[in-house]
Amino acid sequence: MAVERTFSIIKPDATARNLTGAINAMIEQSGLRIVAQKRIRITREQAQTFYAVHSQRPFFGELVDFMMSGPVVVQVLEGENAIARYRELMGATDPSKAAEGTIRKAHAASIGENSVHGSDAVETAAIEIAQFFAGNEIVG
Ligand code: DAT
Ligand code: MG
Repeated sequence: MAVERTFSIIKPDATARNLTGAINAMIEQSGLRIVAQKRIRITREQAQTFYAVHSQRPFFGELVDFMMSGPVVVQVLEGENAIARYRELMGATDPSKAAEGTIRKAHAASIGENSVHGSDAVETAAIEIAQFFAGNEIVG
C-alpha cells in the first residue's frame, strides 16, 4: 500500500442541506486527511469534461444539470490507500444499496443525487485533481 491522493466532490444535494461539515467529519474520522478544499460552482463545460466517460449514458444531461444546480465542495484527500478507502466510505452509487456507516447511506437521497464523488483509480484521481487544483493549492 502507498500514500495516495484522491479527488472528492461534496455534491449540490449535500451543500444544499448544510452537510459539508458532517461529511468532512466522516472523512476525517476515517483517517483520511483533507489536503485541499474549495467551494465553487461548476460550469457546464467543467461538468461535461469531468463526467465525459458517461456522455453516452441516458442520465448524462440530468447529471450535468444536477452538478451545476448549486455549490459544490471540491477536495483532495490523502492517506494510505486513499482511493479505495474513500470509495468504501462513500458507499454504493445507489444509496438504497449502500452499507451502514457510509456517507451515501447516511445522507444521499437517490442514485442521481448521491451527495459525494470519489475517484475510482490512480489514473482518474490524478486527472480529476488536476482539473480543479493547481499544485500549490494542495498542502499535505
Ligand atoms: P460513482 O459516483 O459511484 O462513481 P458512476 O461513476 O457510475 O458512480 O456514476 C457517476 C454518477 O452518475 C453517479 O454518482 C450518479 C450518476 N448516475 C450513475 N448511474 C445513474 C443512474 N442509473 N441514474 C441516474 N444517475 C446515475
Ligand atoms: Mg464514478
